[in-house]
Amino acid sequence: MRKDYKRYTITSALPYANGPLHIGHIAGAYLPADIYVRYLRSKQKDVLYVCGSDEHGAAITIKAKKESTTPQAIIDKYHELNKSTFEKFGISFDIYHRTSAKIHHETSQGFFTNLYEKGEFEEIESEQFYDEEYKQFLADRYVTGTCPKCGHDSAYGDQCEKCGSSLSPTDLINPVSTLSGKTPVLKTTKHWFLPLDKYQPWLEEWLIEGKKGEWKSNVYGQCSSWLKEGLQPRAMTRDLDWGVDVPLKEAVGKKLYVWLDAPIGYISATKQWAIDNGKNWEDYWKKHDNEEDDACLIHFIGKDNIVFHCIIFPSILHAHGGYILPENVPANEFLNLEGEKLSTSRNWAVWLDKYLEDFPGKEDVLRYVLCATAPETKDNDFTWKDYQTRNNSELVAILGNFVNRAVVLTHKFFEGKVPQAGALEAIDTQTLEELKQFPDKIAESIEKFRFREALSYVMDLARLGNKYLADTEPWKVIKTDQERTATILNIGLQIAASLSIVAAPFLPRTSEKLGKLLNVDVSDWDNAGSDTLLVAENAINEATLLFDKIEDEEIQKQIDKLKKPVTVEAKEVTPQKEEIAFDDFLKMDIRVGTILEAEAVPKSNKLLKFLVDTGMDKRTILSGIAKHYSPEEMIGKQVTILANLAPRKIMGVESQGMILMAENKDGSLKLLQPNDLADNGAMVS
Ligand code: B3M
Ligand code: ZN
Repeated sequence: MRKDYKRYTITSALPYANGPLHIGHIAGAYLPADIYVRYLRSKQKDVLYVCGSDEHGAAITIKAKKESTTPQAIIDKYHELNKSTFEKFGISFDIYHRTSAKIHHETSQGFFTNLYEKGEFEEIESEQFYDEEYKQFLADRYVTGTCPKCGHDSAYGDQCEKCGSSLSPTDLINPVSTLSGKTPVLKTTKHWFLPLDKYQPWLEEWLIEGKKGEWKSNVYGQCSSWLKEGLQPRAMTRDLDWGVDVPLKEAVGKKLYVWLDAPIGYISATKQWAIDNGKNWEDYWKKHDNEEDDACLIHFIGKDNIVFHCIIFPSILHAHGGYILPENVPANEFLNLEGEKLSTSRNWAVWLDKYLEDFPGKEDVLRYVLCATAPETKDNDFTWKDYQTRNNSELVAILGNFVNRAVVLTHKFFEGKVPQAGALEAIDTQTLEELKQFPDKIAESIEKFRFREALSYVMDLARLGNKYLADTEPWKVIKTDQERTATILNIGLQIAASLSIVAAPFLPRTSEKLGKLLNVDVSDWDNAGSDTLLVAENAINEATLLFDKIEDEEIQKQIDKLKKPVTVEAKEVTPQKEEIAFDDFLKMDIRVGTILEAEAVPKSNKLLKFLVDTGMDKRTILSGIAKHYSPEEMIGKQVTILANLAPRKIMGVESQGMILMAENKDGSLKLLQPNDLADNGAMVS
């Protein structure tokens, strides 16, 4: 990788909009990218950082089915949630786009058409798994089974998450349909394949020869083992009803493979950003006449995405032509939690939106811990105890303590003004010399994607400050020598000021606070390390605590949360009601409906008003669930309703039925939904 580029295009993997984000996501693909990007910006580089929701593929449709709702409702819900979670964590995308956007459908279809017209694709009729009960072909994640490489018993049809192998559904041993749970049959279908085997020689040269010693060994190793096995053509289309349409007349009803369209999402996000900001998207993606003008493209991802970003997407860009290729793909390994693999289905995770609720204002603490323990070269473990220790004995005791001391003493002895430095002693020059080295040392580690190391140097700078104050003891010296105290505190404050700049990529909110406290501009990296960053006589503000101690109880609460089973047992059950005849039951017309519209009822904090498709008609039903569900999340959901309940007027609106709910002892309500998508109007009996 060249040392200097005019422009940088930085991407983080587009998370599927099918669930909330957890610490594994942030640690893998977002925090490292954000640190890198913030650093580049502070080096005054032209950098574009793009990301967005991946809204296609089986990940979305399977989730919609699980929640008895539509893919659209799923992506709308999680796109918004994840976008705001990233924002709250200070992940500083220039745009957080979505692959359901029109500009993305057009851009990815454009790629397909370009390759199609060049005759790149192989059209292959092949046998693919088909679920006879659901009358659907089973692409990728619709099939699970045993991994032929490592024996993992719940590998997906496209990939084994245990060993990272890239698979085809037919590779699986004992394949099972995730729709019906049955063994699928084989049925013929036609698809368009990307001839990866044809690109193999080019990949050997560009990647195996070109990136040796440059790319992280975990990434390079995975790539070379795929190439060693020999690449196979890979289908770029799917028989699915959700995704980007294949732009071919003869492919009606087929969609682009999600891993064709998703990385192109980086490009369509750039296009949207360029439109919004009056820029030229091509500057960030296209090759220029002069190679020096090309942007530096870097993909930040987790290790399960390596093959797609290092082999498939570059092959697509190469086959299309005119595009730059990734300079580097610094993929991280996985983060575990308390010694076990993170698992969404087992709820073994620290969810970021929940973390923010439990620890408001502590996003930098989690950023710190996740960076300090990042799985850069091997899988690593997050534990709540470690989180607590790093907060209490590093952030509070080292960084916070140093800054606080320097600021408080300045107020105490010099009325909150930066004191003038006088003659320097040996310890001063030596400390200032060390201070000067830090920015470059930290920068070098960041540029090598060694973020843990970089962060440890940032803390070393705080340690240097602490040690300097401990050795020079200004609180004692003041009794005899005001001038010397001035020099000491001047130097202490200069260290704190540099710290506010070099900590910014890692701890943006803290750095902002510190910058305001000292009245320094934290946005220019090259100012760090100077012994005159703070001008004598300039005022600084009153000390505010940058970090506070986290007590055992708070940590225990989090650990208990993890141990809690997902299903809650009812503590006290309402006794059974009086017996009824079967005919009494038959009088009730209970059926399935879908919520088409939902809104709050004015002046009521309990009621929501729904328009429900009951199969028979579309009717208004009111329900007292506003405290438990938002109108937005209700839209698209299937519910069960008591349809023949006599209409009742509530707050001036007539409700024509009742939505059925389960009521917990604590008064919380849970919707009763069909487990699988049912027909509207289907009777419950
Ligand atoms: N949506 C897969 C994942 O979350 C994915 C990444 C797309 S990046 C172009 O693992
Ligand atoms: Zn495996």
